[in-house]
Amino acid sequence: ADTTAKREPATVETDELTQKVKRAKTDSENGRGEVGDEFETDVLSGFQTSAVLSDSAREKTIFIRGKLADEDAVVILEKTPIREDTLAELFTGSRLKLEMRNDIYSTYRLQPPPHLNEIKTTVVCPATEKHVKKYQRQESFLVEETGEDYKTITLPYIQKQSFSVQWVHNILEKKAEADRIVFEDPDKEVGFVLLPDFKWDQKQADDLYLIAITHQRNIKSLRDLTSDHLPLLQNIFQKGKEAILQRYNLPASKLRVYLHYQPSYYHLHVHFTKLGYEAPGCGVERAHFLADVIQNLQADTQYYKTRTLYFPLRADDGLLSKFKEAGRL
Ligand code: GTA
Repeated sequence: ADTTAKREPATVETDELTQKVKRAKTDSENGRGEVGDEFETDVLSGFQTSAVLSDSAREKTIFIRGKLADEDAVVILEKTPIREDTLAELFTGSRLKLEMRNDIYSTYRLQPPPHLNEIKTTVVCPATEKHVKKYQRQESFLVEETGEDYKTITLPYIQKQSFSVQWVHNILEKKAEADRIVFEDPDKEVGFVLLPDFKWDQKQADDLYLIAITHQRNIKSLRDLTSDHLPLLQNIFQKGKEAILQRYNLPASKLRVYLHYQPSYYHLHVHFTKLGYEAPGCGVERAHFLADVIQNLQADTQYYKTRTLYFPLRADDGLLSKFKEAGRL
């Protein structure tokens, strides 16, 4: 019997969406992650919201958990900054509705043309439970990690539990985001790829955010660094700053260049953000200036192997439980 003929239209639609999500996933695993300007109108039309993980009226962001076809997904929506170069079009091409007028004061609702009213959208699909926890608003606790704690608690945990770095390998192998690369030094030892972080839409330099990813694959984080890595770190610092000056006309005095500890992804990478932009994770409890890292390693090759490092962990982070179990919290 022809069962397809008896299907409800809704099922057919869901099946098509499932295929689309699966196709996108296979494409990215095979490295066909390139994008163009075409509109993908139906990718999110089947998204079923199950919970708002967090939101911020000030940052104009919302992190949503839900289902995309039959897969768990996280969708992040973020209103983008208003760009100075669009102001003339914004004033001439928008509809304006008066809300109130009082003496010299008046407020309006301005409805801009669609292309000036975009929402930056990030989709993680399929999302793991760890992604859901990462984006969920929750209390944080500061952890004190000695060199010994790293070996006995953190390292065994991250070896089993950390996020996949497939996306990093795709970048290094030019299987994804190849057209976004700003600079590359292909050297196996000191080389790296510099490209826009996916949190930056590249429309304005005010929230500039790039990452430099090392070609070396065996450096997990700050903790693995010794003075042997100084040529690599100095190379990233120097050539990263030069590339940003050349491409975006931003001098080093306008940049905040740092590493995260703990990072989310255990493949060494360096964050380059615009000074003055409050990038997520740029606070003192998580960011380590690359310039300081270099000086610390110059003074003591074992610095990051032996020092106590401090970092925040979210309430339901598995690593926090491990620190509690070990009586270290
Ligand atoms: N180009 O595929 C990618 C990609 N991925 C998967 C991650 N990154 C990517 N960049 C490209 N392509 O800056 C970027 C991340 C991050 C860096 C990894 O790689 O954007 P990290 O290992 O130190 O991890 O850095 P970190 O900082 O924890 O990750 P992340 O994602 O920045 O999360 C920190 C906090 O930022 C989150 O808890 C959340 O509050 C906030 N955040 C995350 N994503 C967004 C977003 N899209 N919009 C707004 N806020 C966000």
